[in-house]
Amino acid sequence: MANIFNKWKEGLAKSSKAAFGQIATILGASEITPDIWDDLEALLIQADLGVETTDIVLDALEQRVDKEGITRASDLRAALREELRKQLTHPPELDFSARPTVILVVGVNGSGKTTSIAKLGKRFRQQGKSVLLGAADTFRAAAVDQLEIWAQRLDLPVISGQMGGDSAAVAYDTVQAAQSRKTDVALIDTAGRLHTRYNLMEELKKVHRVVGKALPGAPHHVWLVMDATTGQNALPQAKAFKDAVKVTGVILAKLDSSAHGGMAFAIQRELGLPILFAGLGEKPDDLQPFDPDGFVDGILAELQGK
Ligand SMILES: Nc1nc2c(ncn2[C@@H]2O[C@H](COP(=O)(O)OP(=O)(O)OP(=O)(O)O)[C@@H](O)[C@H]2O)c(=O)[nH]1
Ligand SMILES: [Mg+2]
Repeated sequence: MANIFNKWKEGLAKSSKAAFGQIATILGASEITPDIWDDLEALLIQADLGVETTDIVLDALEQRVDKEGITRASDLRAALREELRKQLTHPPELDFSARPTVILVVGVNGSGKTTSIAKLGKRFRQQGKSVLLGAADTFRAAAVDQLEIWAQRLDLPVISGQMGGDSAAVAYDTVQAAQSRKTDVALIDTAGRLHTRYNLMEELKKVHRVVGKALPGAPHHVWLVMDATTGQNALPQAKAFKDAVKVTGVILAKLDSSAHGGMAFAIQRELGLPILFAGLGEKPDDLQPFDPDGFVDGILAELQGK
């Protein structure tokens, strides 16, 4: 466990040093002054918590200051940790009862889909599941190669299509192959697309439909990969994907590159989607199931150090 908590701490070092680090400085003051509330508000918003979550957390803190008679700024730290933690939920247990369980992975360009699929493939296989990858990103040159290289490195089978070919057909073939090979989990990669591009979003809907034709009930999960460095702009993007293909959960990639880890709060509150996994680095083992305690301790690491 210690090792996993360290991963969160290391992965969130940028966030904890940026906005959350400044919070540590503010809460190092001796007295709670009205300025503290303004500063806290600005910093939480800057950390990408979103206005709603920021208001909820600050209201709860102010109430606690009244009720519990907290007068020292330093005593606010523990209360802040608790209130932030309350805003996050553990990811639900993933349902793998269907065989194959088909997982469609979607998102905007460069968010981390292909890398996350490789990491998930490794994780699921380590759990004793058989895995098949589907390289249904036929749009970008080298996309199929990228997944094939990962597959080779991790020794995972992959179904690929032709560059420029029909992405839905590759998705269909992947599901069929997973059925005939009695594979436990099929992970289907899709091309990155901007949520505002009508044709590309229609194509994604088609991939979703075709997967359902190959196997009724599939895809069983649709995971949206979000880039944690994108900030609040990622929210309208995510809403568009959610509307188009019934997203069931989020993979928050590149948390390690982001100074705005607060995105996790906004995603849960404003999208109502669970965060299933978080990307804490580029190596295969750097994708971790989302852990609210590890996350909150990670972003507040500077606070605890003081
Ligand atoms: N530091 C860090 N880098 C990541 C993480 N996840 C992905 N990346 C990097 O982000 C870049 C883009 O990742 P891809 O997996 O190719 O993203 P994609 O969504 O498949 O991209 P497109 O297929 O072009 O839409 C690569 O350089 C990855 O190594 C992460 O959790 N942390
Ligand atoms: Mg990709």
